[in-house]
Amino acid sequence: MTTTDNATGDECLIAQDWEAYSAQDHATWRKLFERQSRLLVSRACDEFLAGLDQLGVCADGIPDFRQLNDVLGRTTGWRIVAVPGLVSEAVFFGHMAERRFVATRWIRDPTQMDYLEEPDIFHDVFGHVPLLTNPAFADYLQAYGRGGLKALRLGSLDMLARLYWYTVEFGLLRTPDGPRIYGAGIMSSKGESIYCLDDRKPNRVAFDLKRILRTRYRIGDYQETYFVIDSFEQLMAETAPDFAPIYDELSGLPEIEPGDIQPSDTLVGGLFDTA
Ligand code: HBI
Ligand code: FE
Repeated sequence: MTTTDNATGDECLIAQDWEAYSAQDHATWRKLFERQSRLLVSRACDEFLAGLDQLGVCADGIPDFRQLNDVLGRTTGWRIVAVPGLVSEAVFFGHMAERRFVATRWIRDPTQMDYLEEPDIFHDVFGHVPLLTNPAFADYLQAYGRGGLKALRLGSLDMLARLYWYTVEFGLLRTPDGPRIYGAGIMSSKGESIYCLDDRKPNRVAFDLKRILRTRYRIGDYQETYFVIDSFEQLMAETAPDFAPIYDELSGLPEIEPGDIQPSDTLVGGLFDTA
């Protein structure tokens, strides 16, 4: 079993060095936080908003991982570790498998408020960290990390990465009041927080594991298809089985294009459908 005690796992870690952030860095965080938290109050799932509140990830500046880790340690046992930027899959999943969330410490330039090639601290901490306070989601993410290490060994990471993409990054949650956002890639994006719920263009499809593992995705634009779960417990339950036979079964089937609807799809309405 690959452990995260190997050199590469620890070599990548750096101190957040919270004291080194500039006044401009904190001002950029404040601007992003105030804009998103206003927008998300009616769009994010309750579990995200509760996590944001519990962590005290507040508007006044870039959060200190030491304070966040104190709260996380007392709730689900997750811990944030700082890295300089994108790390290898093995390091990424290795930490995740041990309830350590890898977060970048740098924040975007004020001229890049709306789109980033790589995750910055606003995407990682505002987008991903609040849901780590939710026990079911916290369990799912650790299980995903373990699955990632196994997929690496089986050479099936391209399929498993789609599950991360369509849940952890761009997932929607069904609620009695219509779909709500839980994916971090949406949560940290002003445009996509509106588009994913309001626009009639994207497909919204009920969660279907094998369908997701076959569905390609494009980086750098809004999603053509969003997958909608009924609960975080469903996510955990549906991904509990051993994936090895599933990888074998699917490897012989054609991939599905991001915008294509399948005959087996169950479509879910957007916000406009619940008026
Ligand atoms: N590294 N720092 C960092 N952040 C990520 O989100 C990340 C990564 N390395 C690999 C990776 N993501 C992908 O493999 C996952 O999205 C599946
Ligand atoms: Fe992310």
